[in-house]
Amino acid sequence: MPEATFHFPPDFKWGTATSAHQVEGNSTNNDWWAWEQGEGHIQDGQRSGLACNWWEQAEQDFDRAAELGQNSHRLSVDWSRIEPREGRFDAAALDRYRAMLRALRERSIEPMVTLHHFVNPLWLAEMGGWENPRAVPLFDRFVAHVVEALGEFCTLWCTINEPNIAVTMGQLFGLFPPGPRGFRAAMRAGRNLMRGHGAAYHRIHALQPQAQVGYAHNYHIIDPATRSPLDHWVASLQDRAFNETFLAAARGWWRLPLGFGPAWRLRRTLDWIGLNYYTRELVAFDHREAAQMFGRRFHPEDAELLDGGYGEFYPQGMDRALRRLARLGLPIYITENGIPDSDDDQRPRHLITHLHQVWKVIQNNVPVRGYYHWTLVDNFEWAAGWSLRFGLIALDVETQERTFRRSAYLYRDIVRANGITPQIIDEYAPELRPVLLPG
Ligand code: IFM
Repeated sequence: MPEATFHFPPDFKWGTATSAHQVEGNSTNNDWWAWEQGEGHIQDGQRSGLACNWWEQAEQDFDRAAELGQNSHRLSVDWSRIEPREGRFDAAALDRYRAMLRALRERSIEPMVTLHHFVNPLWLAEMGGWENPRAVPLFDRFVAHVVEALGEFCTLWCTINEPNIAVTMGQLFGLFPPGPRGFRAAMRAGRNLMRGHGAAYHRIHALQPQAQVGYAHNYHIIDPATRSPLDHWVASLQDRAFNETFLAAARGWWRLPLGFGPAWRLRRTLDWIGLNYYTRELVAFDHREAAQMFGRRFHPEDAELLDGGYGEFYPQGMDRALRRLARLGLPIYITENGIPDSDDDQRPRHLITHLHQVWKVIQNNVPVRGYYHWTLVDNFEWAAGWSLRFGLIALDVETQERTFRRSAYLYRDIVRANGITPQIIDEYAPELRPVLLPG
């Protein structure tokens, strides 16, 4: 029987990722909290509420991450707590974040701090949020305060999480705040988010020259449904709009698709690029789908689907997304990857197959530096409320009780081995042996 271990590089970062609004609880002064109160915005009328109670007790989950051997954790700060009113900074909120980062360090867990993860202070939302170009200097000033306060504990910064998702789900589809605002507004907000990234990059480096700064790009694989030229055209249009525009903007390329315009200020504003990879979709040309850029999206008939219609189980997408990002010539962090799977019947296979793809890509000298599984503990999944459970650890939202899923131990064993061993495959997903260790 073939016995090979898929080894990862010695200094590989193994962690989980979370975001402030999804875990902290009772953050009432931001646009997401306000959005949750609106009828029909969140599945089954749910609310983030106490979430995972991290504002009070994040340290208890940090203990769990440490117990699982993780050496890094990606978390975000909530702008609305730190700057509750325009120009008024709350020292107590910054202290709380300092305490969280210190607690991570004490557990030998290196923090990666995301400065913007979907959520805006109400005062910013009221002035038009990221559609308003003032958001850029305001974000810059906020970033300066955060880096001054937290720089002692953090050198790994992620400026913006998934700007492409923020404006697609927000301005374009209206499922996230600010609600439906149309294509032009989406482009405006997207452009300003990328400018915010650029401003933050320069600000962080001015304050902390040794910082490593990137942003997290949600790479959604979009394949043509058939060989028809129209399907190819619509798939390439959507791929450019969703993936390429933002990546090009972040590189400061001169001629950018879909009107981002000259973006020279963004040139050389990435020390690394973050990949959030989840799934892929097929797209077929459909003249009735003007709002979706004339593409009807669906999954292959034989696809294995994820909970709650979240997408297709498609590990090859990890390889494809990484190889696409490798063209940027930058170190890569997988800043998110995971699945909603409340009964944990797909996650062990998901973890092993996706990490195997990562391993393969690393063998081709692609500089992947770390992997952050989404997520440590079930948390508030935006418009889907509590219906999608992404955690290695299950959360009972009523009692706050945690239960380790089997995948938590699987991930722990991978982290401990710094690789995928045959024993791990046999113990957690024996059906993968013939696929991963043929012969
Ligand atoms: O929960 C989200 C996260 O906030 C952003 N990336 C995708 C995750 C799962 O949907």
